[in-house]
Amino acid sequence: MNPPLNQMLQSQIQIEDDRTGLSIETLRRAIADNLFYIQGKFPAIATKHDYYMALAYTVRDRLLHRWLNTLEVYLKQDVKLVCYLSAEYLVGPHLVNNLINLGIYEQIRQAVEESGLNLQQLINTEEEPGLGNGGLGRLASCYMDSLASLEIPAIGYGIRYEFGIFDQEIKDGWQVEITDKWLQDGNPWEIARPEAAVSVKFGGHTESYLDDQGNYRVRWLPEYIVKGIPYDTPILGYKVNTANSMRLWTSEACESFDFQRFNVGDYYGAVDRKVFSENLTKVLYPNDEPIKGKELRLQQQYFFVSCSLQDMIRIHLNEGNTLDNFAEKFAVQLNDTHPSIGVAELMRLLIDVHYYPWEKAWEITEKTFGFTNHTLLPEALERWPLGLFGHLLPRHLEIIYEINKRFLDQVRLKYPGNNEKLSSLSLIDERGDKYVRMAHLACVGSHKINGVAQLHSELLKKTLLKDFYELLPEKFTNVTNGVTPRRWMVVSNPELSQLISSKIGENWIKNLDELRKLEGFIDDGGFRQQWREVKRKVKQDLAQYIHDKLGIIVSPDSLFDVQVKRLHEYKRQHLNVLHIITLYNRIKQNPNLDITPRTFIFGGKAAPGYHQAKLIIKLINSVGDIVNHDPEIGERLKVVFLPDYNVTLGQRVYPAADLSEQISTAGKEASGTGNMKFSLNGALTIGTFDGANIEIREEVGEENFFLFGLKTEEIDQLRAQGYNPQDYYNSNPELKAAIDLINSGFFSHGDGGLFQLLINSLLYLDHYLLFADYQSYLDCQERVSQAYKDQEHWTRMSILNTARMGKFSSDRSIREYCDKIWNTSPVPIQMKDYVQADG
Ligand code: GL7
Repeated sequence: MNPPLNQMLQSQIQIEDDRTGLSIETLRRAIADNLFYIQGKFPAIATKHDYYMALAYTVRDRLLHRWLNTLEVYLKQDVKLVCYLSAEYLVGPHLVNNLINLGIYEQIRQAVEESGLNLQQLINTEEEPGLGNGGLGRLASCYMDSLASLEIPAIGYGIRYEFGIFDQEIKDGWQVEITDKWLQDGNPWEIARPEAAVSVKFGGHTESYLDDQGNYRVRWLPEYIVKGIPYDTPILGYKVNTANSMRLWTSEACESFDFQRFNVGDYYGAVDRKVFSENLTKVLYPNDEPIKGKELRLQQQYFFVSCSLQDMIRIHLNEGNTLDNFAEKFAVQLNDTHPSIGVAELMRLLIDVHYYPWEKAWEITEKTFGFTNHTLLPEALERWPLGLFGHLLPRHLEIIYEINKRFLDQVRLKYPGNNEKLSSLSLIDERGDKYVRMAHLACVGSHKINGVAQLHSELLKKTLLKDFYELLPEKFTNVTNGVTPRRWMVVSNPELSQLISSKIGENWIKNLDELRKLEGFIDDGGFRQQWREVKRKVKQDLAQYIHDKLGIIVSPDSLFDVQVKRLHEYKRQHLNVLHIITLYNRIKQNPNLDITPRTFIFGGKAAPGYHQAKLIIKLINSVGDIVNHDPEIGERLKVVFLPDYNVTLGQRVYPAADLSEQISTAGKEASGTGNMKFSLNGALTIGTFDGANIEIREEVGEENFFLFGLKTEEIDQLRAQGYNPQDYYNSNPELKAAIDLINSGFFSHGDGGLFQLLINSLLYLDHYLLFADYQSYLDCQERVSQAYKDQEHWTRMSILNTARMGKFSSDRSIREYCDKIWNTSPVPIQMKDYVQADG
């Protein structure tokens, strides 16, 4: 037996100042030490990046102490672990977040300054890990922060993509994709654990045999095997000792050379095999791309899920358990269908490897998994062509057939003779070409299924998963998304955080409901003044950034009207553009028009293969080019497209917004989480009755929210009547003028064809009902403009938005997951020789 960690550390290593100490002098020395001994540099030749690394290692040392203590407690107490399975984590920069959560920002700032450096510059040097597409991946990272902050034992399992989401450049108004080489300069936050590597099989065939006791068994003889190496990153909670792990898997060839091939002289064949294996975790797939035929994507999914489940089983057995109580010790959450192959994989491991009978294995599996759905868009539902699936995972296909057979027996009992139901519920889609339906596998194999906002969870039950709901209503629940106030307020908006803390203390950071106390200051004119000054200051910073990056001058006194999110037709950035063009037309017709000056700020990436989305980016930039340079418009309208929108840029943008654009077609945005970040930072929302907008409005009060547009039932009715966008175009002169102006080539150097695909899709289909919502949106924007003129009243509304955002802390979401789905509770970490974070 190894001695306990603390004892070992105390007797063998001196946990001395330079690794754990928090005094400014110690920190300064530690940075110099790391620069010398880790980077191998001395000040005269050190780059900014060297200093960043030295600082990052200094911070990591202080994390490690907590991290290893946490792991030891988990091990000793054999705690129940939440295992979050997610193909994406949009982590964002670690350094500043860790400084905040450790509570040492100020000490480090001084230590860095005493070393003759600037902390903000070093923070800006960090390349953010962009291992996700958007909301879904960012949610996973917010949840990791909350799990640690609430002291819930957890591991976040995922994929260590060598190339994350592409970097976006804008050339001549068009998006250009650049490879994201985030690991190029090294990653100080992760530790490789090659000793915990596992093997993953692919392809080949299965065969049955009888074991010594005469039991029927199946073995899988794969075509090839890939090795998974885990890389661990500590995720520290806010001012607690808990540091959980994010464990990301990288694929490697089993041997660096395939010796058999090598021996017969096929050197290049052997190298091919190695390259093939390592390709598996090379690149993150952008979403909104047709998935069909992307075999590598299924390989990625199976790879990380198999690695993770094998890892859990190893941990569990190492603690002296049998797998009988696996579900009591592991709550495994499927973040969308991407990891849903886990249902079949756990069955395989239990049956083929650990020899459990089917019924027992199924009981364990169903109790272990929970499934979160994140979208109602039918095109985003994962289905794998049967042939491809069976070729890659022959044993899993057999298991899925068996799960399906037993499941459909249940369906037959409930609906005798109803073939319709059988076909709609089946795990296999047999209506044309055959597919494996991953959402159905996830539903059948999980004990709970949840949507991510109230409306979304209701619509799931009425539409996408209607038949499942009728059959298994007790499985369904809702957990409305949330965001972490640490990153989205304390890290990104220090000025506002300090103002708030000066009034109500710091407890709101851990208990966001306490923001309600701000309501007590609403009548304090001095406080409202300070509130405005903070907003002005962060707007000024963003204006500076815009000027530095794009050379566009924008006024911090204008209304900052912001839409940042992935580009998608359902998110309707082009509806926003129609508003801009309409204002432009109004000023051109009436040059003295007195309007509220606005700066329209956009940001977001389009999937590389999504042509319409890329065309919307081009349209925004083209309209900006004309509007920004028209002397008659002057300061009244500015349009800015911020390239390469990511977490880092989000941290700049949310605090500076006055108005948050949440204008998706009702029923299409499952929840949204940007909407929460804006409101938390005191922006007002103009939004549709969609996703979490509805709950935000409920919380902040309808008088503090700008609602417009058709509701889901109205949309259903309109479609049922036969929606004709032409009717709106022909009867609304301002809408017609805006569309005609685009079509005339006015924004495209006379090239009337440039935006034709986009415009035609509106004129003849308008699948997302921009035309139907146009007038309502314009009227609502007019109310916004009027409201903004009364700055005192606007400030009150802004304060109330922040004050009433308590519900949207990811801490609340995680507590709900713990109660409704995971059945887990906190395990505080005591550290005998813990040096208080507060110094
Ligand atoms: C999403 C939803 O579109 C978004 O509304 C939601 O907030 C997010 C997190 O639940 O999940 N689903 C999805 O596939 N992506 C999302 O952002 C990429």
